Amino acid sequence: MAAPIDRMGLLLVILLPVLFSISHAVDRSNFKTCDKSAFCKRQRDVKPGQSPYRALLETLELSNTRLTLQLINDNNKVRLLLELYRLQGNMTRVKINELKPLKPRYEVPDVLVKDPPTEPLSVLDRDENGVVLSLGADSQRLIISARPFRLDIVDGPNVLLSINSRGLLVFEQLRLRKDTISHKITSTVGSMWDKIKNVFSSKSETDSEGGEDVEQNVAEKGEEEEEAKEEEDQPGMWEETFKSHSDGKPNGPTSISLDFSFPGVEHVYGIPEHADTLKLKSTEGGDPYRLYNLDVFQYELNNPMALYGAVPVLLSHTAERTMGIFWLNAAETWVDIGSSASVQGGSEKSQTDVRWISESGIIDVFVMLGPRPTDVFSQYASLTGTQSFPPLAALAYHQCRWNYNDQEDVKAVDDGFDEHDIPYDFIWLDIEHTDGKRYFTWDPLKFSQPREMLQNLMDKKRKMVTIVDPHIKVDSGYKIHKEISSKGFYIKNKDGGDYEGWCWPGNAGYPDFTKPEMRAWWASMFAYDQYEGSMENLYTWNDMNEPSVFNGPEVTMHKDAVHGAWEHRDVHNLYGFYVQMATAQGLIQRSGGVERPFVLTRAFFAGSQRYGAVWTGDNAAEWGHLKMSIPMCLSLGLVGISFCGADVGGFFKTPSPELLVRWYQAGAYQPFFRAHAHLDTPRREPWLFGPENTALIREAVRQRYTLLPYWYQLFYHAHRTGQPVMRPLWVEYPENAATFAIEDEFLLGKDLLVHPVTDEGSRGVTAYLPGDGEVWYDVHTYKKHQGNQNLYIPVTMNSIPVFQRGGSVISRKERVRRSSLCMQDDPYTLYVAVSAQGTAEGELYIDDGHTFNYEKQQFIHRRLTFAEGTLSSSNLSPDSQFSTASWIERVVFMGVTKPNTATLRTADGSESALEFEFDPSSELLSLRKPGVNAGAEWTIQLR
Ligand code: NBV
Repeated sequence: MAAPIDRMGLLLVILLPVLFSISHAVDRSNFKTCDKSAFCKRQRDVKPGQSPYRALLETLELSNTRLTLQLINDNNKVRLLLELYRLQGNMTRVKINELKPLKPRYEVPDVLVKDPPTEPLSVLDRDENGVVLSLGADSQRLIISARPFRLDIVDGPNVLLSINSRGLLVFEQLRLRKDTISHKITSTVGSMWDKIKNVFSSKSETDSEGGEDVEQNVAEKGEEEEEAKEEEDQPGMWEETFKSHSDGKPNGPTSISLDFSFPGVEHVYGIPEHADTLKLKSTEGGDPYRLYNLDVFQYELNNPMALYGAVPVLLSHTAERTMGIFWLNAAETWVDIGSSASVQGGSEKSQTDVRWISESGIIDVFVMLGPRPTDVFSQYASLTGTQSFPPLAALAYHQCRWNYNDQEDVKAVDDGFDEHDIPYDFIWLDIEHTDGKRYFTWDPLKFSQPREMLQNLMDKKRKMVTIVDPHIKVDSGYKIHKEISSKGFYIKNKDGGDYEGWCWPGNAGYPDFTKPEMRAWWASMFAYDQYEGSMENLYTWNDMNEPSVFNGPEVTMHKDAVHGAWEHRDVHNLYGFYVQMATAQGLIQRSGGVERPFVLTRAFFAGSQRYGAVWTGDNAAEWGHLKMSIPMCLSLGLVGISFCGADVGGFFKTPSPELLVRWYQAGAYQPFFRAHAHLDTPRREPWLFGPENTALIREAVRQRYTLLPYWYQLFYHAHRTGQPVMRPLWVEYPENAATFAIEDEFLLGKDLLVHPVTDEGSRGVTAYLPGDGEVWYDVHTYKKHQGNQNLYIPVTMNSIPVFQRGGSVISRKERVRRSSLCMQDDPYTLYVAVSAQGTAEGELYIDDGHTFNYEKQQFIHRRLTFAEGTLSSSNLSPDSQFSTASWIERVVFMGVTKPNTATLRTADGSESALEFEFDPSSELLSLRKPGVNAGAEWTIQLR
């Protein structure tokens, strides 16, 4: 039986859906601007050109791979410790911390996949003004200037990047509150100090420094401060109020900031998540881009406000070089982008200036020196890992809504897909499927037989996802709550009690996912005998993990909440990362480590790519949101998160049939393809808009299914190499400035170019086809187009403009069935799009589609090459062992002349003539039934 809803819960249940159905834009007053955030304002008030920092060269120490050097702030005499590392793979790491902090400052754990391997550093030159270090690669050098302190990374005569050249290094040292300091020299340390010590006396496992000798540090600090200028406290340093919320800051001001300048650079990208353009804009005169995971109700487009996730990675790009900055800090962060002019080699160049500001932690920056886009992706992947390799089914179509009402509803929707001959793989259940928003449970009336429901889906080779949010109903009768609270796994409030906030279930606790024991326990809850009613075809969705706290400041957690030794302030942007990590671990564990997990998350951080997919949250059924899905997912792909999608149809509001169709068409070519809708919107299963629209949606979804082999291969690559799946054009055409700001079209891998229709009433789109001397083939008409042109494409409601690059081979499965699993052993059709030079190349990757056995060489990986009239399949992985029942049923050549014969030769030496058809008007050659196994060695010769 469902437990009675408590009063607060009842109020929420009644009020929130009402509130959330009102259609208006975001209430900006709920969220801070930089001006309203004390540390951001303090930092932004520091103007360039007055750096108080000096490098004390006499303190320089160089071990083989680590350089340390003290920096002194001449205004307050506080010293910092600079650490420099040259990392393998052409990266430099710059760490700055207080030399003697009163206590340890937070350093982000668990995001880096390992301690980044270092390379030897050597000093090339040194005098009283600075030091020159070799950065190994060719002519790259790192120059440390002493007064004022700055770093320059140069390549020959060119400055690639300057750090603190604008003098915006600011490091607010830990300090005692003024009234406390006056007592400290006598060693009768004031009560405030005792309080601080108590809060931090219990050390977490992430606090590797152990207990510092804080008193001694206080004393030494005191001496330093005696010679220093008295620093005035500024507003908001020790407490801050936003709306009705006060943030007590036991540590006082702790923020940090640093500037980076890129001479000659006009294009910078990344730092998702923002509903904004792909190319980052100047923030001069406005707010900086904000990185602070927030549940923003009805977010607005084209602004730098924070959203659900944060990846503090920025890429710079010019025709000559791509670079990246990874600012490893999980606290609230603001990023200013500006431009100025720099003089290099006698001529003036524009430069991009970037300034990072974070509320706490240390400065820990990875400079990824490229030089090509692909190098930056590999460099970043070597630090934070690659996209997890999803089960093949997860790349297919997902049907979601808030909510499918009950088991009968699920069955009716499931049957509806069959009746209308539309494939789908996953049906999703939102929060209403639970018993009173108690996750890991089922509503006893509406979903009384979950296993039966799941079994029915399994019989059709389909799957389900249920939502599991991280706010846990405070209810002594709820097993999950009881265990978390008895194990002491909840986040604490500043007074030491369990932190409680309001969310869907009413009063809720928030498990402390930063604790490894908590994550292990959470993972164990996904075991089949723990999560009652679950089965192998049930997967997970983590929502609200920013975390969302309805009655918290900015709808999130109070920053002075406590995670062991750390404040929520320090770890905020990591919370969602950890929730997804623990959930993915749970799905892996429940299968004994055999099956790949699928977990969708709303909040994320650097490294979240390792745990599954993300989506762009609560968008709206508006054309602008459809358009915005492209730059939002492109930005995520640039920083490692390839598995991205936007709610198809738009979450809030009701799409017109035209918008819905266009959204399906665009979504079919984006990595995570899921339709979703708000509770209060009318139903919108694909067949509810008349036969014509049903047919259009069916066609879009079918196109997705035919292309699944290519999607799978792209994800395999993303997983192995860190290269994005969905790419801005400039990634593949880095020298072509015409591509640098394009965000209405994109590439999938390097071989498919997609220009979705995103305008109402559109009669045509203009697609830019890149590549001088290249050719592109319309995948629907096979018509050939020259590269390096803007091509106007007339469109009807049927059209999804997609082009295959001349020079590529793409494999498809064209017998679309109920679900991807039903198509497992189906044959392939190879599409060979011939380049202007008469060649083509591609791959075919096949494995079982769902286990980790690919790690044990259980896969087929073939290279397909077409040259001199011969297409051949060769083995890219001779040691691997996997067999498939799939065979090649057709080979389609685009851009060839009619041959006299087409001869198939197999490994056993046998030869056979293949039947073919040729269409001279489109230069299309279609070979029928080569019939060879997809894993076999073969050639086809056209003569
Ligand atoms: O769980 C309900 C929704 C969900 O459908 C949506 O996808 C999430 O982004 N959830 C947010 C909570 C409330 C939305 C107003």
